[in-house]
Amino acid sequence: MIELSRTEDGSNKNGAFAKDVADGLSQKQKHLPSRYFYDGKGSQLFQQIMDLPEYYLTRAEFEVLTDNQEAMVQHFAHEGFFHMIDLGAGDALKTKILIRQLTKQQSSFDYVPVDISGDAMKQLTKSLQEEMPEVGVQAVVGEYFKALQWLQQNKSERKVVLFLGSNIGNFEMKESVEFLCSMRSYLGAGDKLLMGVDLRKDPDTILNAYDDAAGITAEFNLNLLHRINRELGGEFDVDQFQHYAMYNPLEGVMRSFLISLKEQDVYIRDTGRTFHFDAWEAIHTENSHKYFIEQVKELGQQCGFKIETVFYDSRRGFADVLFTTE
Ligand code: AVJ
Repeated sequence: MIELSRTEDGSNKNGAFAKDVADGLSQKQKHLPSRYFYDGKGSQLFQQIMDLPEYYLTRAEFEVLTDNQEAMVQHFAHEGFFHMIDLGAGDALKTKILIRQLTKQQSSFDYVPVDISGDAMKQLTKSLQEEMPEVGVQAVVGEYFKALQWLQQNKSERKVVLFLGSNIGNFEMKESVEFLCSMRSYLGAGDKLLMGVDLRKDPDTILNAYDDAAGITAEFNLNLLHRINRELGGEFDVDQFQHYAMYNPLEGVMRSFLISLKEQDVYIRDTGRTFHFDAWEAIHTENSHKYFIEQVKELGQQCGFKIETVFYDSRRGFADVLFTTE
């Protein structure tokens, strides 16, 4: 397994975390990057989120992949060996639908899951070896830019990139263009990108998905403060913060926050600093974009991708968009 952390060295990796936390909490409008949700505990909580009745995204995409696996695989596997790169693979429950179908058709490919959770990549490698030992697996542990590096280093071979789960939605609009454009620069003619996007729908449906009745999403959000306590010697009294989620239907953005319930100072050892919170001050922790298909089309177009097919779920609330290079 290739371990690609930001600096390939555990201590400096935490250095990056400390720096991002210090930067985010010293802004006038405080924020913390959502990629830090996914430590061991956070990945486990995200697994629970995917099973929540309110969190429709995973089930919807599971349906899209199940119902269209043959068509998808036909698009991928028409001319010999390719790498299938899976950005933010996690447990790859959805990707396994495609992998099984590819093996059934005896396609020649290897599988490159990329995820920031080393635990998740270990488990996935093991479970694939057990279930489908014939599939070559090269797991990469690291952030998305490490996936881009991998693409760059393997530029000449044919590639199919999976970017499922509406993970693109976590980026600011500008960042998503930058990301797709750099991805495009490492792909060749005829390479594919299958991108999962959550679509615009009833705002209440969206809001509930990020503010579930059982409070798992709240726990997921608050785990970020626990993680800072665990890994950076933070002194957050986590009970003095609350999860708050809101959806803006004009922009199509779901935003999550942690709200300070009182005026408080919090020392974080590894940043060497104390951060002040006013009563009811917010830390912005996540964006999740919801799209019109037209926006997705334009997003691709800006970077030289054109839509080959759009696969929808039966409710038309989620889509997996198959792009090819222009
Ligand atoms: C994994 C980024 C797709 O934004 O829907 C779930 C993460 N956050 N509940 C999303 C998440 C709160 C999720 N993604």
